[in-house]
Amino acid sequence: MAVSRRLLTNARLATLTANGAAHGLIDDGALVIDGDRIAWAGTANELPAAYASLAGEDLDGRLVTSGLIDCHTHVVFGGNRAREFEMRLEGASYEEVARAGGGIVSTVKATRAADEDTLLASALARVDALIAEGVTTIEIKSGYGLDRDTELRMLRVARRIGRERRIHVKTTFLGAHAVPAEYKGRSSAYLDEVCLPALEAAHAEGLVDAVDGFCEGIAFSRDEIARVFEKARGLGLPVKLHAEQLSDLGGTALAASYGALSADHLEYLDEAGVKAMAKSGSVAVLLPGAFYTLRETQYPPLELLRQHKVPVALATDCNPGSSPLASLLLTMNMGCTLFRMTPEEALAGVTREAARALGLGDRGTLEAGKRADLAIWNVDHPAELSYRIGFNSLEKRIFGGSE
Ligand code: DI6
Ligand code: FE
Repeated sequence: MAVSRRLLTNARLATLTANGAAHGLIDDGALVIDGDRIAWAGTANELPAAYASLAGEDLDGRLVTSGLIDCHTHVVFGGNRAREFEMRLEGASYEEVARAGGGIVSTVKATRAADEDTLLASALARVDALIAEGVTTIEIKSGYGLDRDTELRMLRVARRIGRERRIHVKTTFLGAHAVPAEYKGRSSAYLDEVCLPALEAAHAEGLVDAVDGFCEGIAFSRDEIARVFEKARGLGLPVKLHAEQLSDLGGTALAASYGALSADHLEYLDEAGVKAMAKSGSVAVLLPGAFYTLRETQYPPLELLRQHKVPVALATDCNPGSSPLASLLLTMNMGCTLFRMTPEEALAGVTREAARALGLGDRGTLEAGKRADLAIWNVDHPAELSYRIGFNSLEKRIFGGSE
């Protein structure tokens, strides 16, 4: 049962607020939780008298961060693509596999064949791996149904995950992820007859928090994505986009023109696209798991994103094809080692900026008023979270003020 007021003492706080220190670090910190919120966070010797009588929980110098946020996942899907992994090792490219009827379309087949409980069970195994690393908020996309019933089923499973586990789930409708086999060469008809009506139905059932698409040669054109975004706008839903992952189609600029919460992947993004994001305030969500899996050699334009002050988030992109990755800690390491992000950027990328990519203003930093979703780590310094590979130093996870 939740204790309504708690005092954490002898804590090192990576607040990620603009307090002048790297990571917003407070070495000799204390943090007060009231209900599901942070009531106060700061230096121990400045603890307000009103909280001084609370029995403190001594963290023995451990690091406290916001609970981690995985802001781009496809954790709900049927089957797996280990065979395709083998094919790629034998020399086939991701696009060749997709054009040969593998890729996303093969997961669609397996997802359509799976009932709700089966999808739930397999997704929970992945979500549990994330929870074990201190993840407290996760975004989950549809997009492996590509028919009305299966798209809705995926989103219902996503909502169920938020009831079965102590984790916040934000759902994203990704009906424009791929053209299903039965509409091959007729992507426009797919949008008219399936995708847009499914979005409307899912929204009517309260299943949609945002709308996404895949703007790419093997998926949908800019004009087609614009039609999906128009529909989202009509329904009052925010948008985001898989953009500039394999080529530069100008999807990011389109997304920015719709005030997108985020544009994701971005390896082929140019400076005009970066500027468009800066203007719209969209978050750049980098997905090093996909970069790694596809052995991409084109790097996302991190330096340009920094120069134009575009917020950068990091996410797993957990999916069966291009990123079978269920570790946000490894994602942070990859963000640093592959993309040359700093550990501070990586931590902000899975907390503060990930919250922003989901339009969530109530979490992601340690400050009064924010949700008391916390991760307590057996490390001395926040850089250790990004530095280790395949090692989970989580001591404790606090969700809405309680374990
Ligand atoms: N880009 C990706 O990396 C994933 N979806 C997308 O639009 C890949 C999905 C898959 O291969 O199953
Ligand atoms: Fe994705």
